[in-house]
Amino acid sequence: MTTRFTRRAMIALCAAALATPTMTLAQDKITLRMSTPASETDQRSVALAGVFAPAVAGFATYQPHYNASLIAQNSELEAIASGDLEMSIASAQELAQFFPEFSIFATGYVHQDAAHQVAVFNDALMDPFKKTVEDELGVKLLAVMYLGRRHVNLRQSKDDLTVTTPADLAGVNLRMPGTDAWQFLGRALGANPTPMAFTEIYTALQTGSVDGQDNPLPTVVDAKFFEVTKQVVLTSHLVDLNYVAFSKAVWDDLTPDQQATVQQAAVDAAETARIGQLAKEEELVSFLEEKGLDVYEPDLAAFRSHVQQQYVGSEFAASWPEGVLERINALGN
Ligand code: KDO
Repeated sequence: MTTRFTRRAMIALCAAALATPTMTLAQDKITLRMSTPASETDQRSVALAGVFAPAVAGFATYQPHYNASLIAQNSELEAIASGDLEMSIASAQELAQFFPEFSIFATGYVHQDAAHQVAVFNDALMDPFKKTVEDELGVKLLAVMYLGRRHVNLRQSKDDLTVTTPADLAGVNLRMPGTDAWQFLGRALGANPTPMAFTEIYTALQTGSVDGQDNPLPTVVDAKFFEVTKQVVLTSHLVDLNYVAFSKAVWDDLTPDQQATVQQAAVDAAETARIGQLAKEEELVSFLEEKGLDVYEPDLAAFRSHVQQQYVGSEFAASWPEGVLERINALGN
């Protein structure tokens, strides 16, 4: 496992950021640039624009950049740390590039559902994680956003490849995002993971340069992956999340009232996004079936035990603070 950025490098980056103005002034308001690989119609984008933006409008202009048009996927935290961005929707896998212990939140079959994610995020067990990110990266994690249950979505028809256990994914060239934690998860599923940016997936599926990708159903539909794939195997291998990440330098320049407003706006937007995403997950199986895809459950026990076994004794598991996995599990059902 390689960690792309050392803590020392990040501290140097943060020091550089302190010397640079971090806010853009526009008619007395601060500008909050938010960059994400997600589209404008993704539920998280919709909630931030519809709930977060108006809540902070008294003192800030929310400026979203979709489809990774401002900052490349997985580089957003670095951009916030260096003062080139104010906000992002960050993954635990991206955070694990800096702080390997975050891989615990990116591990297959750890989070059970959306409510479990919220309970974990709000529990005291998260405090040291949040503090490390704040102190060493200059980024505040304000809220947890539900991305959804990730499933395996393939080009091959079910007649050509029926996936029952991880062994059936042997040799399947599965696109996963390009960080170590993601690639590890792909291998843990039994597949042959290929790193690739989110914005390149559609074409890669269309041309056959990958056999499949993994994402929650709302993403499969929003990004139109259903047009270029034939099946979804409901592995639920990761109940995935993103954090609303906010520049600490910008935060420190806000008044206490403004800070409270930003904090509440992030929590409210996350709640709206969660409700939207859960509703879509419910309704999209039939949508995908109508589009001609096979949508089916594999042997979930086989997937769960195979994935969990891969983490035991891994470098990732070695970075998890003692007792945290047990505390996470205790917050579930
Ligand atoms: C993806 O690249 O597959 C992923 O789902 C990873 C997430 O962490 C997140 O970055 C997401 O893409 C984007 O927000 C697009 O939905």
